[in-house]
Amino acid sequence: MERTLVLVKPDGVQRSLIGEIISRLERRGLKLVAMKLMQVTEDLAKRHYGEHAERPFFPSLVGFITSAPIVAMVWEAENAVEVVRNTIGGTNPADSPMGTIRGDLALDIGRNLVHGSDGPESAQREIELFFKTEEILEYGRSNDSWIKEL
Ligand code: DAT
Ligand code: MG
Repeated sequence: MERTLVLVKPDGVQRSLIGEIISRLERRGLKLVAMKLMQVTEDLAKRHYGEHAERPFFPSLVGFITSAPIVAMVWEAENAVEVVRNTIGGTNPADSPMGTIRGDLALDIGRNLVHGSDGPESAQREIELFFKTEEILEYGRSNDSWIKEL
Protein backbone atom coordinates (compact mmCIF):
# COMPACT_ATOMS: atom_id res chain seq x y z
CA MET A 1 0.00 0.00 0.00
CA GLU A 2 1.32 3.47 -0.87
CA ARG A 3 2.53 5.73 1.94
CA THR A 4 3.17 9.47 2.06
CA LEU A 5 4.70 11.92 4.53
CA VAL A 6 2.48 14.68 5.88
CA LEU A 7 3.74 17.50 8.10
CA VAL A 8 1.54 19.91 10.01
CA LYS A 9 3.92 22.84 9.78
CA PRO A 10 4.62 25.27 12.65
CA ASP A 11 1.78 27.59 11.56
CA GLY A 12 -0.70 24.69 11.75
CA VAL A 13 0.43 23.77 15.26
CA GLN A 14 0.42 27.41 16.45
CA ARG A 15 -3.03 28.01 14.95
CA SER A 16 -4.47 24.90 16.70
CA LEU A 17 -5.22 23.24 13.37
CA ILE A 18 -3.58 19.86 14.10
CA GLY A 19 -6.93 18.21 14.76
CA GLU A 20 -8.61 19.85 11.76
CA ILE A 21 -5.88 18.67 9.39
CA ILE A 22 -5.76 15.15 10.80
CA SER A 23 -9.56 15.02 10.73
CA ARG A 24 -9.72 15.84 7.01
CA LEU A 25 -7.29 13.03 6.16
CA GLU A 26 -9.05 10.61 8.53
CA ARG A 27 -12.48 11.40 7.11
CA ARG A 28 -11.17 10.96 3.58
CA GLY A 29 -10.43 7.37 4.59
CA LEU A 30 -6.64 7.31 4.66
CA LYS A 31 -5.00 5.29 7.41
CA LEU A 32 -2.63 6.95 9.90
CA VAL A 33 0.36 4.61 10.39
CA ALA A 34 2.90 6.88 12.18
CA MET A 35 2.79 10.20 14.03
CA LYS A 36 4.92 12.42 16.27
CA LEU A 37 5.15 15.96 17.61
CA MET A 38 8.71 17.14 17.06
CA GLN A 39 11.09 20.03 16.59
CA VAL A 40 12.77 19.98 13.17
CA THR A 41 16.53 20.64 13.31
CA GLU A 42 18.26 22.78 10.71
CA ASP A 43 20.02 19.68 9.37
CA LEU A 44 16.73 17.78 8.90
CA ALA A 45 15.07 20.85 7.34
CA LYS A 46 17.86 21.24 4.80
CA ARG A 47 17.72 17.57 3.88
CA HIS A 48 13.94 17.51 3.65
CA TYR A 49 13.84 20.60 1.42
CA GLY A 50 17.13 19.83 -0.38
CA GLU A 51 15.55 20.13 -3.84
CA HIS A 52 14.90 23.84 -3.10
CA ALA A 53 18.43 24.63 -1.84
CA GLU A 54 19.15 27.10 -4.64
CA ARG A 55 15.80 28.91 -4.50
CA PRO A 56 15.68 32.43 -3.03
CA PHE A 57 13.05 31.40 -0.46
CA PHE A 58 15.16 28.50 0.90
CA PRO A 59 16.60 30.31 3.97
CA SER A 60 13.18 31.54 5.09
CA LEU A 61 11.66 28.11 4.40
CA VAL A 62 14.28 26.44 6.63
CA GLY A 63 13.85 29.19 9.24
CA PHE A 64 10.08 28.70 9.23
CA ILE A 65 9.99 24.91 9.45
CA THR A 66 12.51 24.96 12.36
CA SER A 67 10.80 27.86 14.19
CA ALA A 68 8.36 25.83 16.35
CA PRO A 69 7.12 22.24 16.72
CA ILE A 70 5.54 20.34 13.86
CA VAL A 71 3.51 17.13 13.66
CA ALA A 72 5.00 14.52 11.33
CA MET A 73 2.79 11.71 10.06
CA VAL A 74 2.73 8.84 7.62
CA TRP A 75 -0.60 8.17 5.91
CA GLU A 76 -1.43 5.10 3.88
CA ALA A 77 -3.89 4.48 1.02
CA GLU A 78 -3.95 3.40 -2.58
CA ASN A 79 -2.47 6.43 -4.41
CA ALA A 80 -1.82 8.07 -1.02
CA VAL A 81 0.58 10.65 -2.50
CA GLU A 82 -1.91 11.97 -5.04
CA VAL A 83 -4.92 11.78 -2.73
CA VAL A 84 -3.11 13.71 0.02
CA ARG A 85 -1.85 16.36 -2.45
CA ASN A 86 -5.41 16.82 -3.70
CA THR A 87 -6.71 17.10 -0.14
CA ILE A 88 -4.05 19.70 0.72
CA GLY A 89 -4.47 21.85 -2.42
CA GLY A 90 -1.87 23.82 -4.41
CA THR A 91 1.36 25.29 -3.09
CA ASN A 92 -0.04 28.83 -2.98
CA PRO A 93 -3.15 28.95 -0.76
CA ALA A 94 -4.38 32.02 -2.66
CA ASP A 95 -4.82 29.84 -5.76
CA SER A 96 -6.08 26.71 -3.94
CA PRO A 97 -9.71 25.71 -4.44
CA MET A 98 -12.15 25.88 -1.55
CA GLY A 99 -12.56 22.46 -0.03
CA THR A 100 -8.82 21.94 0.16
CA ILE A 101 -6.91 22.43 3.41
CA ARG A 102 -4.88 25.34 2.06
CA GLY A 103 -7.82 26.84 0.15
CA ASP A 104 -10.04 26.82 3.23
CA LEU A 105 -7.56 27.65 5.97
CA ALA A 106 -4.57 29.58 4.61
CA LEU A 107 -3.66 32.71 2.64
CA ASP A 108 0.10 32.87 2.18
CA ILE A 109 2.57 30.64 0.33
CA GLY A 110 5.02 30.96 3.22
CA ARG A 111 2.36 29.91 5.75
CA ASN A 112 0.61 27.07 3.90
CA LEU A 113 0.05 24.86 6.96
CA VAL A 114 0.90 21.44 5.66
CA HIS A 115 3.39 19.41 3.64
CA GLY A 116 2.62 16.37 1.52
CA SER A 117 5.20 14.40 -0.48
CA ASP A 118 5.03 15.09 -4.23
CA GLY A 119 5.67 11.55 -5.55
CA PRO A 120 6.18 7.96 -4.39
CA GLU A 121 10.00 8.24 -4.51
CA SER A 122 10.11 11.50 -2.54
CA ALA A 123 7.58 10.01 -0.12
CA GLN A 124 9.89 7.09 0.61
CA ARG A 125 12.91 9.39 0.99
CA GLU A 126 11.04 11.80 3.28
CA ILE A 127 9.47 9.05 5.42
CA GLU A 128 12.97 7.65 6.03
CA LEU A 129 14.16 11.12 7.11
CA PHE A 130 11.43 11.48 9.74
CA PHE A 131 10.70 7.93 10.92
CA LYS A 132 12.46 4.71 11.88
CA THR A 133 10.99 1.55 10.36
CA GLU A 134 9.70 0.38 13.76
CA GLU A 135 7.78 3.63 14.27
CA ILE A 136 5.52 2.83 11.30
CA LEU A 137 2.71 0.48 12.30
CA GLU A 138 0.77 -2.10 10.37
CA TYR A 139 -2.79 -2.72 11.54
CA GLY A 140 -6.23 -3.42 10.17
CA ARG A 141 -9.39 -1.34 10.63
CA SER A 142 -12.75 -3.03 11.04
CA ASN A 143 -14.35 -0.56 8.58
CA ASP A 144 -11.78 -0.94 5.79
CA SER A 145 -14.31 -2.67 3.50
CA TRP A 146 -16.64 0.35 3.91
CA ILE A 147 -13.90 2.66 2.62
CA LYS A 148 -12.43 0.54 -0.19
CA GLU A 149 -14.14 -2.15 -2.25
CA LEU A 150 -11.81 -5.11 -2.00
P1 DAT B 1 4.61 22.07 -1.89
O1 DAT B 1 4.73 22.32 -0.41
O2 DAT B 1 3.24 22.39 -2.40
O3 DAT B 1 5.09 20.69 -2.30
P2 DAT B 1 7.11 23.06 -3.01
O4 DAT B 1 7.68 21.71 -2.75
O5 DAT B 1 7.25 23.60 -4.39
O6 DAT B 1 5.56 23.12 -2.62
O7 DAT B 1 7.77 24.11 -2.03
C1 DAT B 1 8.00 23.77 -0.68
C2 DAT B 1 7.56 24.92 0.19
O8 DAT B 1 8.37 26.06 -0.09
C3 DAT B 1 6.13 25.38 -0.06
O9 DAT B 1 5.19 24.64 0.68
C4 DAT B 1 6.18 26.81 0.36
C5 DAT B 1 7.59 27.24 -0.01
N1 DAT B 1 7.60 27.89 -1.33
C6 DAT B 1 7.50 27.29 -2.54
N2 DAT B 1 7.54 28.19 -3.53
C7 DAT B 1 7.67 29.38 -2.93
C8 DAT B 1 7.77 30.72 -3.40
N3 DAT B 1 7.75 31.01 -4.71
N4 DAT B 1 7.90 31.71 -2.48
C9 DAT B 1 7.93 31.44 -1.17
N5 DAT B 1 7.84 30.21 -0.64
C10 DAT B 1 7.72 29.20 -1.51
MG1 MG C 1 6.97 19.87 -2.25
